[in-house]
Amino acid sequence: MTDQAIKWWQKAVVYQVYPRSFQDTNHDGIGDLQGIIQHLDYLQKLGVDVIWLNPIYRSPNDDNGYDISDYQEIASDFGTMADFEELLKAAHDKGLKIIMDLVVNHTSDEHAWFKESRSNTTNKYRDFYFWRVGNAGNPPNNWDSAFGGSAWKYDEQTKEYYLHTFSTKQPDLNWENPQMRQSIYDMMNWWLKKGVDGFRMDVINQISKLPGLPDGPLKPHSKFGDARVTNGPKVHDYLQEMNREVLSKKDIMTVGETHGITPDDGVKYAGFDRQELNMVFEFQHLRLDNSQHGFGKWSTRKTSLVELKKVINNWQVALKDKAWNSLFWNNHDTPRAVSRFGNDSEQYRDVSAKMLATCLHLLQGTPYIYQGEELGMTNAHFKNLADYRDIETLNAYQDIVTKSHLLTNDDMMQRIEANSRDNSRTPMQWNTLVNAGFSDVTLWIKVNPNYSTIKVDAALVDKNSTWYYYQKLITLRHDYPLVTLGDFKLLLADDPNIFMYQRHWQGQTWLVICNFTEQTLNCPVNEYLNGREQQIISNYADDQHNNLRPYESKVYSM
Ligand code: ISL
Ligand code: CA
Repeated sequence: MTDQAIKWWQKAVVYQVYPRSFQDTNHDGIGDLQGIIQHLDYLQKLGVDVIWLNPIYRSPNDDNGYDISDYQEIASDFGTMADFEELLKAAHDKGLKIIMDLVVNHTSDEHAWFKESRSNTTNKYRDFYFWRVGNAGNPPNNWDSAFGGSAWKYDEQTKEYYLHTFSTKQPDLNWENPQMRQSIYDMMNWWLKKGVDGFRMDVINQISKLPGLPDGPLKPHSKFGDARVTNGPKVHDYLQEMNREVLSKKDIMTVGETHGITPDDGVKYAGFDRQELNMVFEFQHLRLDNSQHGFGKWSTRKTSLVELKKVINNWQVALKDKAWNSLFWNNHDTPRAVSRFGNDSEQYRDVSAKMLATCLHLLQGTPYIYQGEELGMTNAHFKNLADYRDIETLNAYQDIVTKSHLLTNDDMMQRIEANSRDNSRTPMQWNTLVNAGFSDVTLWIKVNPNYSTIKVDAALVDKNSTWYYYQKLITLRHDYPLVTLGDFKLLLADDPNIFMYQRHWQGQTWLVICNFTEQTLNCPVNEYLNGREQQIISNYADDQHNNLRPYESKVYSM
């Protein structure tokens, strides 16, 4: 690819805002759109190009906004459509783009379409969803929902079951129905007309279900596990149709959330010549610490660095010149990166957060920063179930401890502490005012008590902070085409402690070296340097050359 041919989103860095936890301005304990407007300067100073907003639409909030009851209204918790328009304009005025979360695998059961659909079997919206006959207590197939229990709910009104691969309040839309698809495209075009710059598409590779919805190993979510109906037979037809009807009409960016895909699938969803999506979030690298049997994500295993490198290498290599990667260590569904892949102790938190950022931001693809990551925010470490809000966490506790006694309370609480989605959902830590300056009233979820040390105002007055380190990485991406375009080559693939790779572009080579451990290691740098190298960035003040100190990362250019 030439420098000229690259698209704006290939050079961009995306910042993910979880609006519920970003900034409360009207004293109800919930973040809101005005709160985001207040901090646009902050994001501009960090240097990011795009903001991805988690869902802000009208919703009964069974799954924090991923259960949408009106796609074209703003949730009153967050403000009004006028607030949204103000946000979009203010962002654009600062050169920031905004992409919306698009949740079209399912709606809320309180969406007008579902209310109609549920009212009687001949309603014209009936077929917008999956209704199947079955006797109460005997669902149409054996699929489990992602949040526990059967994926089918019996509805008294018409004495049939509807499919919900997530919560009972998130009925799956039937993409086989052309009117349903057209309604979605109309809604998307309406948002584009408003001026939004693209979409992050929720579980988009689940929209095509296997015909006949068969039983068995093809459950969308095996109990406490991960297997699911993904990449169904028509998913690419639907995405190509969506591309023709909507996406191709404007210069926007799209990223699909796609669990359970391989690099080969990635080339299909995000191929340059496929007219589907610009890029996808793959999750192989975030599943290496899940247990294969038993409790899936509720595991306390650690990710093996060798496996992690292998997965990342596979993606870098397979997509080269064919498709585009997205790069992320965490999001609103995962633990915090520094707690999971680095070290959140007082001693190593800062240095390991910087190391992880180095490792990720110099790969090929579009990097995503999840709010607070730029401060090295950590897991919540909540010990009491009462402090958790997430439906997945609460249902899993019910299923695994209360109902089936498969694990003790203490065991499960440790697993929740390590893996709950609430780890990333605690409020943004701005300053040392009450509740980290997020809000001055009782919050929807507790703030992490470590805000007395981990907070924006302290980061901004310390030129050595993780925050400025992120700023510098973003600048490097903007300044050096090598970061966007360079070839990737993994080195030391079998080394269990060091993640080392080269990027190469037009006669220039960068060497990226990251120590993923708290040991001081000997690093065979000389083999890869030519004696005329310059250091581009490092998380230690001086360079000990062959020595790699705990969580040290450094980058040389040649
Ligand atoms: O969070 C998960 C793993 O713990 C997943 O099973 C998650 O449900 C999956 O990543 C899909 O995520 C997306 O769709 C969900 C929503 O709850 C998530 O927040 C969203 O990112 C349903 O809309
Ligand atoms: Ca508020």
